[in-house]
Amino acid sequence: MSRLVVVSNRVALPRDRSARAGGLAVGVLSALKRAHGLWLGWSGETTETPAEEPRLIKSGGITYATIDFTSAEFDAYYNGYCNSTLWPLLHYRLGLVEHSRQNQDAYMRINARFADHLAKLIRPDDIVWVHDYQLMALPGELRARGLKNRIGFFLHIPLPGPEIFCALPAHGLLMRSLAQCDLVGFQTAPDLRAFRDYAQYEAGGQLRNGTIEMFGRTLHAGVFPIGIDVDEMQELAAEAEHEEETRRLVDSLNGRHLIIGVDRLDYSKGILGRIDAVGDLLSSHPDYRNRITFVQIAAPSRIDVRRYRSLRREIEATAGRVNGRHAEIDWVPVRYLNRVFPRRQLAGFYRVARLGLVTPLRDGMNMVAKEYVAAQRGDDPGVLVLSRFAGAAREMSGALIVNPFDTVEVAEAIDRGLRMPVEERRERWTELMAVLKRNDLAHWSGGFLKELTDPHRAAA
Ligand code: ADQ
Repeated sequence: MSRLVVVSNRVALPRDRSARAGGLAVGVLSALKRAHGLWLGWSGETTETPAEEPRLIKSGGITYATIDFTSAEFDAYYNGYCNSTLWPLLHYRLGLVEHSRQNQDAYMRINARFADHLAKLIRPDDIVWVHDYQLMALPGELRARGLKNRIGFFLHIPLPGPEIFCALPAHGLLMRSLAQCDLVGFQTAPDLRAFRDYAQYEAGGQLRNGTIEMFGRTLHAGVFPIGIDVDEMQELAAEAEHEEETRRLVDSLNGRHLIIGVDRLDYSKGILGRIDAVGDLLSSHPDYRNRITFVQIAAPSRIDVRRYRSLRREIEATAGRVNGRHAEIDWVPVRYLNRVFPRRQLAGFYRVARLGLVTPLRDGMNMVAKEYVAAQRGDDPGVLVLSRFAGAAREMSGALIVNPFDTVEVAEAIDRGLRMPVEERRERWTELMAVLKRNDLAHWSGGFLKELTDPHRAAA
């Protein structure tokens, strides 16, 4: 069996695999274990004198290879190009894009450095799986170093159509690089369509027999919606339900309905509109006063990026405004917690929440929507209110699907969810669980790797 080599911006090292490690880490780890693989990525450390060679750690059959950045590199590549240019652009937020040639150059340099390191570690029959928007230039850099290996790339976040993507000065460079892959994977059909549109209408390429021809290459592209480890989440939630933190939360509710939102603190997640929707609900349905509690948990994220700092202040102000308007002497409608919780505690919180509110303005997939559903009790499940702009909405039609830009519509969906009879909740939950189990995490990584290693699908 060929060795699997995973490359991602961050590596989840065994020693600091926090209680938070989920999604990607869990998904690729099981595949890496099976294939005695190698995982290359940034260590999470900055130093003024990065080592010449990656640091190698072997554990549980996997080799971890980590590299460091200087703080200036981290700032230009990660805070700058990745998170102030690519992230807003790929989430359809042209107005938030900040661009500089300096940051673009830093991105290309860091991608080239990843390629230098990988070229030294790679064996001829290794399969390479590159992850996400931080490393879009890597496949091209690897081919430029003569690598003939199978290369797959998976984009965890959305890809907008060429009308938006071409606002990026380096759009051609990045797409030329992706064209060097054998397989490019996306979360949803619209992302794949955007890629095909780019090939056809921007690169002058062609779609033929399920392949994409562009920039002189023929490659495959497909949709591989990422899932969760459903059994793990169900077990965690069932156990955590009876543990202290969950009991404290339930006791504090005093019989009120719990509505929960859990996100990284990010403008793509629609947290501001969500808090406003709760305010709208209390204005339009005053009978909910003192009968609901909305807990919004937002993990600090990208705190060195200006836009993220200002969003944090805006969320505080919005929660304060809604509470100031609707709170009573013995009740506040919105509890806002700006911190990370262990996965186990989150699972318990999901379990006791009568409604999960997942309203991103744009999201590649959104794991929280899936975690919330998996954490429910089958006999008395809660209701998921889900944005149509989350990739998850494509699979999770059993949720109440909303337009997050319309806070009145979101408020009405909350009302409907809270009033929903248990029979309908069970029916929707059963339908949702069938999808989650079918498209779980193992199905995602297995499906991608199966297609990447398919002997009939070598790119040319
Ligand atoms: P993210 O944008 O990080 O991921 P998401 O899919 O929601 O978004 O995953 C967040 C993860 O972090 C979840 O597992 C959640 O439980 C956890 N989390 C969030 N807040 C937390 C908190 N306060 N404490 C502890 N844990 C917390 C990107 C894309 C998504 C895509 C994933 C995977 O933006 O669209 O679903 O990658 O491909």
